[in-house]
Amino acid sequence: MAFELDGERIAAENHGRLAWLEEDYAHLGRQLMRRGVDIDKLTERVAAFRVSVPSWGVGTGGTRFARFAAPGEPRNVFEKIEDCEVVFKLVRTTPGISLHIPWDKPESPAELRAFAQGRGLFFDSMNSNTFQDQPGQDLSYKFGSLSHTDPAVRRQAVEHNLECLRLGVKLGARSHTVWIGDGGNFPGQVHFRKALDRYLESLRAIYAALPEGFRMFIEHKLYEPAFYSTVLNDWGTSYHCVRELGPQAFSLVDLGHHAPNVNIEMIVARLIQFGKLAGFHFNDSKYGDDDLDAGSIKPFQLFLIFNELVDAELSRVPGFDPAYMLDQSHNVTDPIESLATSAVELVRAYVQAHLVDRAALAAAQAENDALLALQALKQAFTTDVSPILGMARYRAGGAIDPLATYRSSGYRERKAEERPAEARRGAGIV
Ligand code: LRH
Ligand code: MN
Repeated sequence: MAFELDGERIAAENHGRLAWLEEDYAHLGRQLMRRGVDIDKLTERVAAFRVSVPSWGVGTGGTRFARFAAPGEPRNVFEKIEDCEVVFKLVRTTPGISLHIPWDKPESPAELRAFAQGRGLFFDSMNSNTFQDQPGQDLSYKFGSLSHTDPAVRRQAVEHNLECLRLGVKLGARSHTVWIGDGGNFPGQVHFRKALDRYLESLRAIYAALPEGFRMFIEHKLYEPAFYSTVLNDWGTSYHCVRELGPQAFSLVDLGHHAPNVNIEMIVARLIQFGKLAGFHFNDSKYGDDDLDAGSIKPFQLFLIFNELVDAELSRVPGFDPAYMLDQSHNVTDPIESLATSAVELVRAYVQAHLVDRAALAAAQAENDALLALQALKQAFTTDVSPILGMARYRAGGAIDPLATYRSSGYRERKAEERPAEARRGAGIV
């Protein structure tokens, strides 16, 4: 019988922490009451927050230089789901899992779906993969996929996406995410306009097969693996494409896919205003697409992004329904710990954004009182909302202290015994 992190373990760890949590929660409640904020209403709102975890994030990530495998890593999609379940048990906000195909391709979709459902989990977005060549693949993606100059390669890439769509329907997924690495490493290598035309033509073929109610997300990225030009390099090009495709197509924002210092919160506001925000691949970065833990490098930027999202939520922007997903690579931490703490940091930014005094902010903006406007945001960002986060987890049956609870469970050590390091099928190293 596979070892599981059970409710007793969580309850036992919570028992010693509840009194202090209640004390801190009551104190914060009094502080927020002075600001006209009902802490319990906010904690209820938090209980509805959801962010999906990437199946490829529960294995240890690596770089082109090295990957340092950790004992007890998942060896197949079922063990990945076991680890996703642990994250969900700890933080209670992550019932959704994004899958990557073919890394997670199941023998039996029905068996995989039942395995997840049996654990209170569901599949969120399906991610296709035409940035690697699979064993036995006819045509290579070395020089691109959906934008390749050879129509046969484009057809192969489109067919892979159609296969993903069919699998997504069987697994009960809700959306299909397309990221391609297509581009060039040298000036002149790629004809910019023709490559985009070929890409859009391929997307149309995928879009035409979208099931009813299914959403298609396209993900732009400045560079890597191409190091001079990337076909879908920025949000503007992405917006053009999703508008061309139709009402079921949206632009996905991966925070690490922008040049340093780009104003991502403004891109988010634009895509909200244009009704084309798909959602996010949350992570953080200092230099490139570092895929570090969300909120670990630029927590203020994460807050400013949620400030735009909460502003849209409160002003009931029509069609506003972003999909929140993590997309990280855990090279030096236990992936379960990183995903759990990253999910907590997203909820923190969301709660802080709900503490912005929007009337004061709007008045300051109307008066062009720049400092008062910034103060309205800073007051919210500098509020320690940890008691609300802890209480929301506790009331949802999760861990008041996810990290301490996970470490005291010995889960990873037990998995190291259960999962002897062997060839990992479909692990998907990023
Ligand atoms: C590309 C990306 C994309 C995934 C991959 C795992 O950098 O962000 O979302 O397919 O990482
Ligand atoms: Mn991504």
